[in-house]
Amino acid sequence: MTQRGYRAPSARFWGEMEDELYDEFGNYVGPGLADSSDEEENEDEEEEDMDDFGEGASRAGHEGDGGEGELALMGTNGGAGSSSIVLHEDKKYYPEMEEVYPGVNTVVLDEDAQGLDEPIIQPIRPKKFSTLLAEKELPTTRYTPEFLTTLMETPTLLRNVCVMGALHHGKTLLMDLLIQQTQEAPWDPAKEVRYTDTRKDEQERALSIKSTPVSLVLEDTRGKSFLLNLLDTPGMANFSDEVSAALRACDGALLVVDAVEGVMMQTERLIKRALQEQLPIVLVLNKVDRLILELKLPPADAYYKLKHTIEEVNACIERHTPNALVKRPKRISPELGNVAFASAIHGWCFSLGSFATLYASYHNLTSSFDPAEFAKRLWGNAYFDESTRSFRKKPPHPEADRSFVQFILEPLYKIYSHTLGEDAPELTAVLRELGVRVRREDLHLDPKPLLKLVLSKFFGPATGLVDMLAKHVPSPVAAAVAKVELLYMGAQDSEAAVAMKRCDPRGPLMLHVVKLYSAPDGESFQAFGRVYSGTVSTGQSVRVLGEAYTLEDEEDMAVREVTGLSVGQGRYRLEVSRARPGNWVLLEGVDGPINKTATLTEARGNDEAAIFRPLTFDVAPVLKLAVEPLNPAELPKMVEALRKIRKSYPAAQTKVEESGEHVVLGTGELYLDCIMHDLRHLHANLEVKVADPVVSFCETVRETSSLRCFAETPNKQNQLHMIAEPLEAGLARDIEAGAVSTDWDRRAVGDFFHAKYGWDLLTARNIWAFGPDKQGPNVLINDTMPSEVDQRLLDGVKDSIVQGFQWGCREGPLCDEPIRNVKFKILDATIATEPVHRGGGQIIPTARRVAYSAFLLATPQLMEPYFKVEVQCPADCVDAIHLVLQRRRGHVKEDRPKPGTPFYTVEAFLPAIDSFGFETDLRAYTQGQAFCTQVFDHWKEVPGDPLDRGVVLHPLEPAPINSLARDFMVKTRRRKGLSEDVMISKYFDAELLQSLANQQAEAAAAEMGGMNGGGAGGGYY
Ligand SMILES: Nc1nc2c(ncn2[C@@H]2O[C@H](COP(=O)(O)OP(=O)(O)OP(=O)(O)O)[C@@H](O)[C@H]2O)c(=O)[nH]1
Ligand SMILES: [Mg+2]
Repeated sequence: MTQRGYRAPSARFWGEMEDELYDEFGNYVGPGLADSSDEEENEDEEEEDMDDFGEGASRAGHEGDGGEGELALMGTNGGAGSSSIVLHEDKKYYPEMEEVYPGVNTVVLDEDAQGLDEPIIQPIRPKKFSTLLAEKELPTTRYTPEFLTTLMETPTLLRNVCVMGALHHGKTLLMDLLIQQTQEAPWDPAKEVRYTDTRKDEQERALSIKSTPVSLVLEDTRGKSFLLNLLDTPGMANFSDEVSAALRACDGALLVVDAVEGVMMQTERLIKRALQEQLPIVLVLNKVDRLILELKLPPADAYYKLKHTIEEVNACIERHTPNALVKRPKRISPELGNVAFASAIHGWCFSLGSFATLYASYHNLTSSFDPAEFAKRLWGNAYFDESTRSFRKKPPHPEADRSFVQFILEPLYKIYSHTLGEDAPELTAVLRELGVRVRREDLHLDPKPLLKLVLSKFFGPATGLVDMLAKHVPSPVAAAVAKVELLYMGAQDSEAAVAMKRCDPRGPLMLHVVKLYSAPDGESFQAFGRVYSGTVSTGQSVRVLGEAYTLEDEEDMAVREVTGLSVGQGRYRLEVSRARPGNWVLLEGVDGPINKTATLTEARGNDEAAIFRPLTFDVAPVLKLAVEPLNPAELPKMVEALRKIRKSYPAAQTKVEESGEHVVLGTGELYLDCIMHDLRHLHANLEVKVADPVVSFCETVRETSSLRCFAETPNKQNQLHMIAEPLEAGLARDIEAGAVSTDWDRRAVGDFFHAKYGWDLLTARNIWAFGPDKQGPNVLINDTMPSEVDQRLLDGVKDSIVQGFQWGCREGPLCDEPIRNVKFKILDATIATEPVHRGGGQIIPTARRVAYSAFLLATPQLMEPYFKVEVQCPADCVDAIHLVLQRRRGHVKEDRPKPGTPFYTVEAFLPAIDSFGFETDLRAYTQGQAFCTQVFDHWKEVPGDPLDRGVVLHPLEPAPINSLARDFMVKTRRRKGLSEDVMISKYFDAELLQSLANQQAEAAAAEMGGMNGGGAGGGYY
């Protein structure tokens, strides 16, 4: 039908255009021949059809009937076109479809592309993976949104807090307790709402996966309102990356600890992390009800258990305070006001201060009673002497209870026992005495909701928690200087830095995006960030500076318009038109160029702005999963979804191996499971094939290179000599943790290495680079003698050598895995004097080759990641745990009873590659009584020699322990599509091969002569 506008030209036209009807090959290219009678018939039919398309379309169709229409088509050069010369290729033989049928699209479908049962146009299926924005009606809060936005403009009344804690210690329910207080409608006491677990899979698994921001207006004990920006983070060790991102945006950390389980491995890691970010920590001892109902501890013992847990936290803080330079963190203790007690499940939370106020109002005490003074005497060795009606440090009589037990725990125990143990009429009397009003029908509720109802009414809103945050977490204004000094990479005296330190809303816009939240449809992302200076508003254009942006290299920069601004409220967003310094906002429209974190600044001006430090994580993504779409045609869709996965999971990485295999790297099994869920359902609706999970490896050396290696550039004008040797223990970790940086002054770097690792100062000052990246765990040193090598020439090619070294470190020679823990020393160099002979093209590959040969002659080894495992179990399961660990090459570091509980804690190390299915195994062996946490801890050499060709590997059989290195290496190479074995000669110059052969011959001769000897590289040649 689209050709309908075209018909045989008139006879007049034939004469003029005859020559033009055939192309240079003699093919007819003229207009279609419409002279058959069939066509005429068809035309009639079509005309009928056309009527349906309306007047415009039929007119276009009829145009072809008249001569004018064709003339207009053929003469493309306009009205006078008939006499002008028109080139063959410029002629327009057919009308454009748009001219004939304006607004109509032609869809050409391959016959087999779609099944018969599939509709051509798919119905829109809304994705239901999120409860976010799914609420039909937004809840009414006890304050107006305007009040909240007013508080947003008053940074001194703001507190940005990260709620963190080990798995299932009750963070989300604690958030529920606070959120519930801000909403008008009462919540069903029998239900665990988990308001901040917004994803469906979080609800189903009863576990938080993503952090969720909530902004609440809450009152302290004196009735003063604060705007608390709280981030509920996941406690699962796999998702520690979420906590790292969250801590970036906060000024304090609210640590939630289970009163029974106490400090766990993950709690300690979180404390360490918060201290690294220099944040004050406040503590909530949650699940206090478990001491009463589960462990049934007498009140005096419950006090000791609580005290012990607080001391555990203090010991952790003490242990992980970074160094003497940082202000000593404050101890935490209830009488200082930075500890609160709670049972989130039963809806209560108090601090000593708020309890004292409650006590005063309950007993109608007069103004002469000072709750603050009373609160100070409610902890520690304080006893109330009835006879003198005063507090003493010593017990007035041997049975006397501490004030905490007497005034707090005993009444609490009584409320629990009355609520659970009494019938409705007696309970009503008790409740009346307590001043708690409960509806008659509620008295017959199940114990859990009844307890929640009674206790939440008795304790009232969690004002103690607000007091604690208001007093011990600085406001964004107070925290600004420390935060900017720690995070901002630009000059501290620049205009932007000064404005940020003052939280100046009129300064240049500086906003740190720390995380991206996927929209419920999985298509776009909202960027979550904190405003440091300036004001961001909807519709504003901003420059998005990526993690690779520097003032010298501006490539990672884009300009975007902020299309929407909102404040997170758990399940809904509160739209705002602008945000000032100190606030958290969710921005729409800017996520496109952002990969993980970003810095947003003015679109124009503020050209000197630098970026905020990219995130670092205390977990490494060492588990690998190769993914492939079931339908190969869906590869682009999968690649796009993988890009979104990288955005949504802070520590996740994806890469394409040489074999074309797409690999996702994550921190643990659950992490990868969540990624796969999102990949399959949220970000793309496709089926994905997954290979068996594997782990990343590293390559390292055990000895110093047996020969001084050298390599010549292809043009034979330059030569580099290098050796490799292992780094001192602990140095790689120090570099990765940022304890030393090549950005420092040379002297400072030298002093660090000299003081801590005993390097001689000259060598230490000649450190050129770390690799594979800026804080990578390998070192390149210029160890040439100034008397032998022209340092000026060498400096001229420094960048190229560093690039070659870093490239080499990124993909080691054994199986393309990163090199770790190796010191490369340049011993000698001959550099061409002519610049054209020493370009990057010559030097870079040569530097890499010489690094590889030095590496291969230094007894190369494979390294594998090890997990630290913490298992909590009853004492009789400990033996079973030893057994499970042993079968997986794991070993127990320590097992010890948990004070105040019937549990044992087992700490162990387990190779990550043998950790798949460990948890299931553990459950099976302990009848589900053991609970474990696994988290990446360190790299360790794999037993065996990876280059030992004598090892015979039997397919489908586990390799013996001493052949593991070879087994892992060969399998990794196969998977990556590399040749089966390392081609050593590829990295060696002929001359070097010769010296190696000589060395081997000498070693053999020495051996024959009864002497001990043998070069380290002998076996590989
Ligand atoms: N007995 C008791 N159980 C609690 C309390 N608070 C939470 N729980 C239970 O602990 C489990 C975990 O609660 P969540 O609030 O999801 O804990 P979480 O810390 O948010 O968990 P993750 O985010 O997955 O780390 C749930 O089964 C709750 O019922 C409490 O105060 N007392
Ligand atoms: Mg949670």
